[in-house]
Amino acid sequence: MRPLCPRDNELWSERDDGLRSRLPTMLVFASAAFLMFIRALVAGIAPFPIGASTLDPTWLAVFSYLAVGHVVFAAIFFLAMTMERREAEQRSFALSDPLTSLLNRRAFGDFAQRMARRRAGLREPLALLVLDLDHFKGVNDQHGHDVGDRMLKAFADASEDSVRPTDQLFRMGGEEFCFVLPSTTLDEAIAVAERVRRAFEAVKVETRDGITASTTVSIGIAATSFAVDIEFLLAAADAAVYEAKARGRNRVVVAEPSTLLHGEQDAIPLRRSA
Ligand code: GH3
Ligand code: MG
Ligand code: MG
Repeated sequence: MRPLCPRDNELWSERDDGLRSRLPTMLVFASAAFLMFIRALVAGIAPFPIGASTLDPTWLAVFSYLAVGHVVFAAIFFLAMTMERREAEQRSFALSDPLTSLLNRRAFGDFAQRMARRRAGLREPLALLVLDLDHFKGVNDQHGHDVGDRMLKAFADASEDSVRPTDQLFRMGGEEFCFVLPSTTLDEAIAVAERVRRAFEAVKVETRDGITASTTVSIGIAATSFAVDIEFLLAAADAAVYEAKARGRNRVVVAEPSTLLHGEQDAIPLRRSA
């Protein structure tokens, strides 16, 4: 695990992590380096107090104040970075699922709220997939909970390889997942869902007896071009998963438009049978 306290060259190498205290910390070090550089340049006309032929108390005082000031500010900002990093890690632990490393149900709630604010009044396509592994209880019963866990992890990995970088993957609980596909039309969402379904169909998890276990996934899709609340999309895609189960599992089903009509007056989603 990465240490909480910044070290080595990570002040620069990890500059993309979004810590607010990183920039002031870098500025303190840059300022110290700049002052040392200026000192070296003007050494001829203003000799360095320590080790020079004459010890100038004014220069010594100025130099000492600057040095102490830099050390104090560096310590304060390092401490701020450490605390900020700890907060970020705690936030990330609270929002991610430890088994699959996907985002969890709580993260979905936060995401839905942010999405609702961003999409208010916007007419941009949005698709949501609800995915439920098929006969997963049977996998546990037949091969053990450990194989079930590895199956969940394998599903998450196969899914991450099959979606686009902009898609958001959540483990909602147990063997149920939800993928949010921003700026995605229904046809594109069907293509993504089919990719995930086929990729997982090919996954084989080794068991202790040397045989392999595999199962499939049922997927429900709800897509819209209107400012429909994401919770309505979730409910619609959920209903589509039940339909997929009823039709024999291992398939992709698109939500009925009527299931989306509770949200907005004019929220008529795109529709197509898969
Ligand atoms: P269906 O095809 O109708 O979805 O059937 P199913 O067996 O997949 O669904 P069901 O809801 O009956 O069973 C879900 C199982 O998922 C039961 C539960 O023990 C298992 N499960 C939930 N969370 C975990 C987990 O974190 N690890 C493992 N190994 N199993 C889990
Ligand atoms: Mg389930
Ligand atoms: Mg299931």
